[in-house]
This record gives sequence, C-alpha cells and structure tokens, in this order.
Amino acid sequence: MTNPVSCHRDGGVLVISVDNPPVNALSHAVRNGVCDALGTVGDSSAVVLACAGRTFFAGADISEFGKPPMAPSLPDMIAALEDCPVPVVAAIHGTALGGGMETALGCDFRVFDAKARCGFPEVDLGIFPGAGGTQRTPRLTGLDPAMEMCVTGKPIDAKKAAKIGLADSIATEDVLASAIEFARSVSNKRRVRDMDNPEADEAASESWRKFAMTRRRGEHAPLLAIEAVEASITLDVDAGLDKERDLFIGLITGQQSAAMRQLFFAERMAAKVNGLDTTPKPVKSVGVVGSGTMGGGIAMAFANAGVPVTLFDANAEALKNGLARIAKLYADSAAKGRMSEADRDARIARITPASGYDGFADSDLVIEAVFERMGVKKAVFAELDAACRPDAILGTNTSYLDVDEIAASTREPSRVLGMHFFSPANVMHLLEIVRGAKTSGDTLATALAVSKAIKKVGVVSGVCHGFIGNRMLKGYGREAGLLMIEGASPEAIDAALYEFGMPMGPMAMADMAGLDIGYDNRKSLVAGEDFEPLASAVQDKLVEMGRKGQKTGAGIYKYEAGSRVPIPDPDVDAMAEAVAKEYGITRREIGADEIVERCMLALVNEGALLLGEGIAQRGSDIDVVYANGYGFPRWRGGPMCYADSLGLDHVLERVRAYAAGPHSKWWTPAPLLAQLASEGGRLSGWSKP
Ligand code: T1G
Repeated sequence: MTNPVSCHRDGGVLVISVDNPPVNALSHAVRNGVCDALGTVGDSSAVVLACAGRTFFAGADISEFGKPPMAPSLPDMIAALEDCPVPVVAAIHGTALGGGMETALGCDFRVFDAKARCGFPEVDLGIFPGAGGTQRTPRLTGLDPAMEMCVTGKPIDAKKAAKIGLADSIATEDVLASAIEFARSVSNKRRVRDMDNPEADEAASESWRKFAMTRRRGEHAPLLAIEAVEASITLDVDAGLDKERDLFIGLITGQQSAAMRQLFFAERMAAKVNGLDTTPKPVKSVGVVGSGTMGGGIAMAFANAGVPVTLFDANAEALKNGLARIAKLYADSAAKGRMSEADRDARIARITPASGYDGFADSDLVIEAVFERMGVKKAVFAELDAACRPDAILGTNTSYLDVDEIAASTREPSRVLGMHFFSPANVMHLLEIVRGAKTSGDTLATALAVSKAIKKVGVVSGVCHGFIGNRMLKGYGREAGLLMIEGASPEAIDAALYEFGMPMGPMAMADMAGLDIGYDNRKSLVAGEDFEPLASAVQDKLVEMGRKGQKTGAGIYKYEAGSRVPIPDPDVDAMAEAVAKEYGITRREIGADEIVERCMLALVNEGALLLGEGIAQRGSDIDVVYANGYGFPRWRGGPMCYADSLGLDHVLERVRAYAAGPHSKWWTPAPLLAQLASEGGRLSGWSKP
C-alpha cells in the first residue's frame, strides 16, 4: 500500500500533503504518515497540512470503526501536531468534517478556501466528536456555536467559520499558496488547547438540550455532546479530553451508532445495482406533467439542482395555481433567509410553463405526476410517447400502480420506469426508482444518476403493488386498523409508535395523507385477498361521511380550523366499537408493547417477503427506504436492522404466534425470515445472490 502522505519544502515551510481518495478519511495509514512527516520538521519555520483531491479530511475512517484500534490514534496524531515545535497551518478546502475538523483544531492556524465548509456530522453516526472537538472548539468559539455544531451536525461555510473564530484567514484563490504565505507570516505557536476555558452559557445549554430532546428525539449522542462541551467550562483540557473519550467510547460501542453507521454505508450502497455497468445518459432538461402538490415539488427539486424544467398541466387553471404555489414556497424560503432573493428568482425562472405536450420536444427526461388512475396515466404516456424524442426517458411518479402496464402504453417500454417521489418532493430525500420488466440498463443508470444530482437517495425497486415502501406500509396500517377495532384508541396507537421513534403514529399519518388515498387505493384491490377489510372498516365509513382527514377538518381525529393538532373524537371510538360488535369481536385493553410489536413485525415480515421475491436487492435498501421516506428512526437503523436487533429467531417466533391468532392469513412467516432465523443470519445484511 503506497503511503498516502508526502511532504516537500516550500521556502522554509514544510508542506505535508495527504492523498487518500475519495475523501481523505483519516485512516491508519494517513495518521501514521502524518506523524512520520512531523518527525521531519528539522529547521523548517512552519508546517502546512493540506489534502489533495476534492476535500480536506472528511473525518475518521468510518470503515475502521468496530475493528481493533491501531496506533497512532487520531488523538495521538493531533497531539503530535500540537507538540510540533513550529506553527502548523491547516489549508482547508472542500469539507473539514468530524475528525478532519478536529485535526484542524490541533493545528495552530486554519486557512479556509472561500467555498470550504466544516462541521461535526458525528451525531448522524450516533456519536459526537471524539478527538477533542468538544473541548477545543468551545475554547475558540465559545459555548453556543460549539454546541450548535456538535448537536445539529450541520456544516457551516467559511464566512461563518471566520465569524466564530475557527478560520484565521479565507483564501479566494489557491488555498495552499495562501496557507504557505500565512505560515511564513507567523512565528509563534498558538495551540487551541492552551486557550482559556469558555464561559458558561445557560441559555445555550438549555436551548440546545431542548433541540436535542425534540428535533433529535430518541438519540443519545446529541445530549451527551452537550454534556461533553459543558465539561470544557470547568475542566482543564486533559481532564475534559478524558471525559469526552469516556462518553465517546460509550456511544461508539452502542447499538444506536452501529445502526446509524450501517445506514451511512447502506445509503451509499443503494446507488449500486448488481450487474449494471452502463453509462448514464446526460439529463440537462426535464419535463413534468401535472402541477399539483407532487408535480410542483418535483419541478422544484430539479430547479433547486440547477436543471431547467418544463411544467405542463392539461388544466390551465391548475397550471397557473401550481406556478403560483411554487413561487410562494420559494418566496417563503427567501423570507426565512434560507436562500437569497437572487437565488429565489433564479430557481423560479428555471421552471417554464408549457401549453401542450409539444413543450417536451427537447426534454431529456419527463416525469408524469397526474391523478392515480391507470386510465389517466396511460393516456398521458401515449401523449408523451408521441411528443418526446425517442431517446428521452419517461418516468411515472405513481406510488403503487403497475409500471409495466403503464410502459406498455408506449412504443418503447425500455425507456419507461417508475420515479416515485415522496411528499413534499422538494424536501423528502427518498426516490424509489421502479425498474420495469423492460426498463433498459441505461434508463435505470440515468435515473440513479439523476437521483444523486438532485440530492435524493435513490433506491431501486422491482414492480409490485406499492413497490417497497407502500407495500410494507400496508401490513403496518392493517395492524393499526385492527388494533383500533380490538380496543386500542387511535391516540394510544399513535402514542406507542411515536414513543418507538416514528415522527407520528399511523392514525395521524393517515389523516395527514388523506383517508381517501387509501380508500381509492383499496378500490383497485381485492378485499380479503389484497387487504383486510375489517382493518379499514372505520376509515371507509369516515370517507363515505366526507371525513377525509386534515384536509376536511376531520378524519380519525378532529382538527380545529387552521390547526394540524389531532383531537381525539369519541364518535370514532364508538364507530370502532360498532364494527367490533358487527364482527363479534370482544374489545380488550391493549398495551403499547403489543401495538409496536404487531405494527413493526407486520412491516418486517412483508419486507422479508419482498426481499425474498427480489423486489428489493438488499435488506439494507429497505432500511434506506424507511429511514428516508417514512421517518423510521435512524438510530434504529431501519425495519430490517431493527428486526436483527431483536434477533430473527425471536421475530420468527412472534410472527408464528400471530399466525396462530385470529388474523392468521396475514401472518405467514416470510420464507427468507425463517431461513435467516435458522442460519443465524441478518435481514439488513442480506442481498439477492
Ligand atoms: N470514512 C470512510 N469512508 C468514507 C467516509 C469516512 N469518513 N466518508 C465517505 N466515505 C466513502 C463513502 O462510503 C463512499 O464510498 C465514498 O467515500 C464517497 O462518499 C473522532 C469518529 C464527505 C460529504 O461523518 O458526509 O470523524 O460508496 O458518496 O456525496 O470525531 O461522504 O464510493 O465506496 O458520500 O461527495 C465524521 C462522512 C466521521 C463524513 C462526501 N465524518 N462523509 O459526500 O460522496 S466520524 C463524516 C460524508 C469522526 C471523530 C469521529 C460524505 C462527504 P463508496 P459519498 P459525497
């Protein structure tokens, strides 16, 4: 293995360069190389630490976690930088993240490229900065900015880094040359570790604790990060580093971090399709059919990524309203300071209305987002087939209909696939890419590349009703509906799943999505075969009464005008009681454990079923779908990872117990679940041979 670290002298300055593609992770070889290079300072007046390639260090090497530690450790390497007899200057470009930023804090000075960003994304891996970030950062920035960086995990830009004291200089051109020049201008070391303890800041501690308990609910790392940063107020730096290390070790060896690290690699793996080695086609212009909530959100997702979009709706009034809604959403974002006015106007200008399908004559990709009716979809695809270039790709945003049937309404099904966005499409990260029986390799490769370009996590699914996400959700929703009939109140069901870590329970979610969506969906299915009619008996009655959820002010819950806060409605409990009576069901007390178990195991068993069928390529893809599309708590890693944490033999035993119960027909254990349980395997680690 070549040494990723090299050094050269530039007029008395020792320049240490690290080249460990793709992101200069601080692997053992890098740490070793930097320590060795520091041993060659000799009579240099200063040292510059820089990285080659697209970024400064993007953190510790995550692939080394869980393996036996190898010296020098990262804290060792940082101590070596601090012990270097001459000033050390970090030349930062791209992203200085996690251990990368901690390394920069081990240097005496930091020169940032104007476009560089830095941050502590460790909380997204269930840990926090464990190589001094919680002790050195607050000594430079004060408590509040340090806590913000450690608790949110969000990177900051160079301007902000300078404002809070992390950047000593910003280079508008060649950051390395600027860092060398800076190094020549300094003669004394200025170690961050020698700086004063930060002042206490009760308000900051309180507000970030509140943030951690709400926006990162259920996660251990953000709260412990606050505790570690607070230690810097009173403890001397070495005692603070010891405290940080203890808390860090507790987290990195914990289940939450293991689950979140698995998700990190799963999200990168999801973009890889076995056996697919074709080159994506360039997509420089996109068309969207349908200017409703989904169509508008999809258009914004592309405009946000700098891609010009043509938007068409057969209903001119709807198109006008759709464009107005988009403009308002952008104006609101600009008003909240999330983008500049110039950026707002540029994004709006990228979306051009069309008066007919001929508006798509030059589009490289067109995505249909019209009403969820097969007949309507087919008519649109026939129009697109005629209007678009033969090499243009045609995507459907259907969330459950048969993509092959839609593709068959065109002359060239190989260029058709599903591109299932999640609402709001300009915000949600997930893109379910549905590969039809005739979808060609380059069509699929292009959709995956487009997904990365618009900053979505693309996951490939085969064709079945509801694809990966919605198919599994059916079992989850079924059990929630049955539990309501059997005696659990909607608010008890929602509270149990909320406690489990879901952003909201299934009842409130159904009201938010609209009960009529499920009602219409069930119309295209066979009761008793595709779904359990008892489970949706109350919802069906509510829809027929015009109670479709939030949008009608009442559904399973009631809502005050303009409010989204669900208000329990005793009439709905009475309806559930009446249905139970009608079906001869004796209602009973049901605890939160049973609610969680039935909803989650229904999800898991259906996941194992579609995995065995090859609808999903890997168990980890299912976890990526649920973490990015359905708000499944990342600290549980996703439904497959959660099942593994319970032990598949236990999961199988519980599924078999339900298979012996009143709703046995829905609980046939998935063959893959039984197989892996007997082999001691893991669902999240399984992939199609
Ligand atoms: N370690 C190992 N591999 C990494 C890595 C890392 N830190 N970061 C990225 N990769 C791999 C990734 O798996 C992929 O591999 C390839 O690099 C390109 O990544 C003590 C303990 C830097 C913003 O959390 O956020 O420091 O799939 O597809 O979209 O306090 O990667 O090609 O085989 O994501 O351009 C803290 C993690 C670590 C940053 C680039 N650092 N990385 O995004 O490329 S914990 C992080 C990222 C730590 C200390 C603690 C992103 C990126 P493959 P990519 P990208």
